[in-house]
Amino acid sequence: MTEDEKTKKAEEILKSFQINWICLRDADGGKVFWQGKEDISLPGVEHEARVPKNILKCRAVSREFSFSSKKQIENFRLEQKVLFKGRCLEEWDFEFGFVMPESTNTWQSIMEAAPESQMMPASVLNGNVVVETKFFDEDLLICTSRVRLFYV
Ligand code: RRQ
Repeated sequence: MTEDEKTKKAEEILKSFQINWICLRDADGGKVFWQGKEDISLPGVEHEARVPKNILKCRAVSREFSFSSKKQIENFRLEQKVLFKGRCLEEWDFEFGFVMPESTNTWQSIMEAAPESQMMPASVLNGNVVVETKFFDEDLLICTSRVRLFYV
């Protein structure tokens, strides 16, 4: 594929893609920490989310989200960075794989704190954390979205 064709393919996937809802839970207890229906995959704006600060005490967070795509995606994957004042605290890679055209899918992932990691206090993190998410089909970047987190 030429560079122009790749750009066109990325744009077409982006146009046909949406997040329907996201739900975060305590992976151990099952308690819901946060749920939202805003499509935080949309690039170009900084999204915001208010999450309860006790999420920081949680060993493992289970994230489930529903997404729809009109286009086929060969190998759907995410690269996520947790940035504190622009400095990367943690990087996650998640792979979903093949997405059927005209499909709605749910994707569950577990986010675990590194065993040695010591979270900063919620008061320090509050409003200073941005989660940057890059959406890929294989190596083709579809879009980059940003969400600023408030720990309440
Ligand atoms: C590694 N260090 C940290 C990591 C620190 C620190 O060192 O002080 C602070 C926070 C975090 C990130 N958290 C991860 C938890 C911390 C406790 N142990 C388990 C892991 S978090 O709770 O702030 C967190 C949870 C979930 C950050 C991002 C997410 S998310 O990726 O699931 N997400 C949520 C949606 C709305 C609120 C955040 C962002 C997101 C973005 C795009 C898409 Cl498609 C899906 C989700």
